[in-house]
Amino acid sequence: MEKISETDLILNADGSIYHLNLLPEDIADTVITVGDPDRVGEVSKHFDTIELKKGKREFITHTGTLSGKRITVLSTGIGTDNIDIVFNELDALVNIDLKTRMVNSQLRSLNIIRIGTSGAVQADIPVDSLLVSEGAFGLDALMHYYMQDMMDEEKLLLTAFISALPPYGLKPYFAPAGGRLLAKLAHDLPQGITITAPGFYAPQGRQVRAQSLTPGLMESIQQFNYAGKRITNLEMETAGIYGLAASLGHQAVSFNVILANRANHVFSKDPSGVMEKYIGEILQRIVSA
Ligand code: R1P
Repeated sequence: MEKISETDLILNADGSIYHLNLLPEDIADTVITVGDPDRVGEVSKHFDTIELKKGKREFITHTGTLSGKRITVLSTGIGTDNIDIVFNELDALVNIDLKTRMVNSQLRSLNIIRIGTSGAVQADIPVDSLLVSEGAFGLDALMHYYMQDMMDEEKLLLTAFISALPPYGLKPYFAPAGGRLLAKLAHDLPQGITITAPGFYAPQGRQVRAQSLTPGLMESIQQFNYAGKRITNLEMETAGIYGLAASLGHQAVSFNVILANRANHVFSKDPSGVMEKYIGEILQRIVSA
């Protein structure tokens, strides 16, 4: 195997990884990702101990323990461009010897749990509810740059979605949740297929002032149905998280706190209170798994 070059994997002067600013010993095998850097403290305030707080740009990390389990919580900021950075650097921290720049012979698999906000697209999914992504269609481009292994049934699902979309030139990909982690943490929760969008406004069917070139995108998402599977919600990271986690051999599950219902045009009256409640519940699931 070849040594990874200094420009392919950039380290800071103290040996930490370039954007995350972390050393291998700084992260636990269980990693919670959140979009909002302020949400990192909202998670770690539940910990019994906090051993580390580090950050750079939008990537804030706290590591500590809860009920004896070591957990890292890390903010990704918004979007799958940041997921590319976070997942490659998390993987390098556990699977590359940063001194020799060689891939370790024994690979480690992380359990990665997204706690994010999201908008439901179906009228029957209540605002302030919790929904787990069983898989995600990416309307962003991240996984067009990486090799993905797909099961036959996933290929069929993706083909059905592509043919259901109006001809706007979009090139979706599909990635499933980490099955073992989903079964452990969330088998009893409502599940659905998530759309990961490359933006918040027109890419999620919103019309404010800039003229959208994709009218009808929302309707085709809402009406999609393949073998009883429907699209439940929109957000901006899950497909990239699932795709890269699978490519790198990690398990990932995305929890969506539903703050908006796009079908009913309803938004949560208490977004921070609802997030607070689900952070507590998800942490309990993680420590009792
Ligand atoms: C958009 O407001 C952001 O909120 C959602 C989307 O995925 C996007 O990142 O998640 P977070 O609340 O985790 O950031």
